[in-house]
Amino acid sequence: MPTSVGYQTILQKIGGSDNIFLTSHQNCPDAIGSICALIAYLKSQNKKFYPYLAEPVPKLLMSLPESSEIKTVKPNLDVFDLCLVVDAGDLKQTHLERELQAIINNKSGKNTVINIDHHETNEHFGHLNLVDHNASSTCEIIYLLLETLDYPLSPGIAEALLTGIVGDTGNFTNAATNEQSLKIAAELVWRGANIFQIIQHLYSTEESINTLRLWGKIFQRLTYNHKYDIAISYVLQKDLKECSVGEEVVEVVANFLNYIRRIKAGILIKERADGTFKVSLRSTYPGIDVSELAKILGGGGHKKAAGFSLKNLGFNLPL
Ligand SMILES: [Mn+2]
Repeated sequence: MPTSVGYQTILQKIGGSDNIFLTSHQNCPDAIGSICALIAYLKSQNKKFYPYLAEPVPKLLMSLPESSEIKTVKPNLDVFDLCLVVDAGDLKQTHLERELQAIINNKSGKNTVINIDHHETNEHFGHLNLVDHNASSTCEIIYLLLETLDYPLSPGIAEALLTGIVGDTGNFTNAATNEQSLKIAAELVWRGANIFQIIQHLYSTEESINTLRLWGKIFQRLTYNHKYDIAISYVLQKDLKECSVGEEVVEVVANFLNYIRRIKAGILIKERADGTFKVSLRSTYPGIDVSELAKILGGGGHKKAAGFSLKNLGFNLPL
């Protein structure tokens, strides 16, 4: 296992860079919370920066401070002297695999790739890697990074960081909830983050009746496979249309599969707009590491929460 560098190395590199590119994997609370907190930090240091995500920030995260700074237009990465990739287990997830790999292969030293993440399956792709599997979230790592600087966290940064922790701990219900994540969460609340509002934003959207109707469809379809001790359900694009909801409301549903006791794993298959499928895996069962399966199938994640993509399912869903 490659080793991670210390906080000081990362902070020195950021301090010595003038034009910084920021990116992450997808539109989840941890990814966007991490980017928003870093934007606020870089602004306070008078750095030039360009935050990029392949998809626009979803509505339920738009209230995060600095989220309006995030761009969806790919820049030329050669103009930056530092690329910070956060909460992404591998380069493929950034939708910039080719561009970032070219920078990693270029030995000129003009542009450095830093990888900050907490996924079990992280590939340590950066020139510098800060990967902490024990952290609940990338937001927790960024908190620890800023803490070493004695940096005064604004209420806005506290809100962004707590959003990531709430998201990745599933509202402090999954195995990532531990003494450290709770202590940091308490500190962030003390710094001005409103935990009630964060949970409201993440879980109770304006269209919450439609969201619950969609969840109802997904739970109605749950089937239990006795042979493998797994529960499976699925959601299709036509379900989203019928319930007038966006894809982001599906993200949290997989976490509810953890409420089924004594199963080895819960599986949720989601049809994407382009006709491909995202498969989310969850488990609370001792000794089960769902990231192992996700990795074999080209995906990644954590021991207890992982996922992978499929072009075709190879079987028909019972429509
Ligand atoms: Mn994360």
